[in-house]
Amino acid sequence: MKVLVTGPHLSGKSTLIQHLAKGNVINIQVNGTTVGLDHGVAESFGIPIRLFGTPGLARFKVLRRIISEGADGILFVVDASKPDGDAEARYIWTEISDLLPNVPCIVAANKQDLRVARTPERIRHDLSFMVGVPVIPISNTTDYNLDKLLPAMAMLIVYEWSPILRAFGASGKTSFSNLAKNLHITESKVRNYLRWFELRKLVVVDWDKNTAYVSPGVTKILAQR
Ligand SMILES: Nc1nc2c(ncn2[C@@H]2O[C@H](COP(=O)(O)OP(=O)(O)O)[C@@H](O)[C@H]2O)c(=O)[nH]1
Ligand SMILES: [Mg+2]
Repeated sequence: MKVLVTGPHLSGKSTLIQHLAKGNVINIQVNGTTVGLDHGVAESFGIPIRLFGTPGLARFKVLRRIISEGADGILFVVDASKPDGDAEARYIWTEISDLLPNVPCIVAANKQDLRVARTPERIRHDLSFMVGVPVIPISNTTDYNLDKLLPAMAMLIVYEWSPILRAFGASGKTSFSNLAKNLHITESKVRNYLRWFELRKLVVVDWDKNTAYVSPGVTKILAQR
């Protein structure tokens, strides 16, 4: 799955990607500021998660558009200690919700180690334009809640696709024709979905035998709800 890590300048996006991907990252900087991108690979429920960081500065708008293409989820990082970043957060949110409409999003309210950090309730109030988006308080400095972010993200993304993923049934392998029947779509449409899910490692497909099953991590997530 591809997850976009976005949010205002200096909110802690690059540091977060470094922590989540455990050093498995690339970062391009000029004078300490990310100009291009951060990229790191992490994992949750056995599902690989490719994290792409975006530059926060308004002038990197074109780059943000290119990097955000095809993202399955958005991790929106804000500096909980710095309300002056909220205007930039609003600007980026407007831009990103236009580029990636209806893509699941989580707000990471970062820098909770600082005394002046705002609570999740306060952040929800101050960023009220992000209606209904869950807020998770985190700190890169103390690692507070860092272990919760990716499981929450993986769950949101899998739930988004659960109407289709549930059509596989609980009994393991399903044939393409069975899926077509369950979903009331053509087999060629089933193949399109399967390619898409296979790329994201959400299902395992046997293209010779025309069968597929959902990956164990997805089964685990679906069983939780
Ligand atoms: N106190 C504190 N500082 C942080 C935290 N996360 C990042 N920082 C600092 O905030 C600054 C900006 O971080 P960076 O990851 O470069 O932000 P980016 O511009 O969003 O990529 C750096 O000085 C980081 O060391 C945190 O959880 N707590
Ligand atoms: Mg950065």
